Amino acid sequence: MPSFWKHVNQVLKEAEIIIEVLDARSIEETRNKEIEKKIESEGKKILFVINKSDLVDLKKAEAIKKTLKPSLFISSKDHLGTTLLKKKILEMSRGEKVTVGILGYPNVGKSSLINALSGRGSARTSAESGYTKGLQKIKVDNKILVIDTPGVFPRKEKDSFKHGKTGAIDSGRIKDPEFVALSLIEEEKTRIKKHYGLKEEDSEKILEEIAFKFKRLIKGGKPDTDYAARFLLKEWQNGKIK
Ligand SMILES: Nc1nc2c(ncn2[C@@H]2O[C@H](COP(=O)(O)OP(=O)(O)OP(=O)(O)O)[C@@H](O)[C@H]2O)c(=O)[nH]1
Ligand SMILES: [Mg+2]
Repeated sequence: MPSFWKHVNQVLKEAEIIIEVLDARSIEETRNKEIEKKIESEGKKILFVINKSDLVDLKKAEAIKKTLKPSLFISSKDHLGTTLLKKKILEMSRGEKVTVGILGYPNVGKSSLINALSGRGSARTSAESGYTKGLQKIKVDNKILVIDTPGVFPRKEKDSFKHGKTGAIDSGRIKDPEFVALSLIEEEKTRIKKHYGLKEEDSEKILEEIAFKFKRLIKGGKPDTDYAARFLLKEWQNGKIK
């Protein structure tokens, strides 16, 4: 059995409530339906926590949020929604002591969420995906104990665009950065153009314009689109482009 299922099974055994952490910029894409099914079949309570909500227009995300019940928006970075989240956890446990498992895609902010809840830097975080390696238990307060877990995505999933966009695979380790960056530009053209003040409309031209803008040229004065692609993906993954 792959070790991630071992982790998931252990958390499911120990926790009464499972929080699935999602990225507000890719709510549907960061859901792991395989794990959701398992949570349901084990009879555990699930709570969807949509993190990084500082990076999106909440009015737009609200429509998707409505399909997830129960769910909350939070920003671990700005400590927004954390009081409400604690309240919700205690409401679900009917005020009893409770263990909460934190599951989700790599890099969605599981460890950051725990730190925002506990008000301490107890869980180690990083912009690099796959940072948390094993299970870690952290006491939030006298009633709430949380278990941090390593991020997982469905093993059969081979979607390089999705992994690049969500940061599940680090920008430095993406095998086909230009393909992933071009797909991202297609999907988020307005935002990206606005962020860098770009004029081009065609996605490939946009990538070239980024390379020119940052003066990254290769032989013959051609734009270094490989650099531009990795740079764009890194900035996207790090939440620099709002
Ligand atoms: N803008 C923004 N960035 C966030 C937020 N929460 C986390 N991050 C950033 O997202 C990156 C990943 O955070 P982690 O908490 O390490 O994510 P994780 O889900 O524990 O990642 P793994 O352990 O690798 O699976 C870090 O660079 C965080 O600073 C948030 O609410 N807003
Ligand atoms: Mg982590």
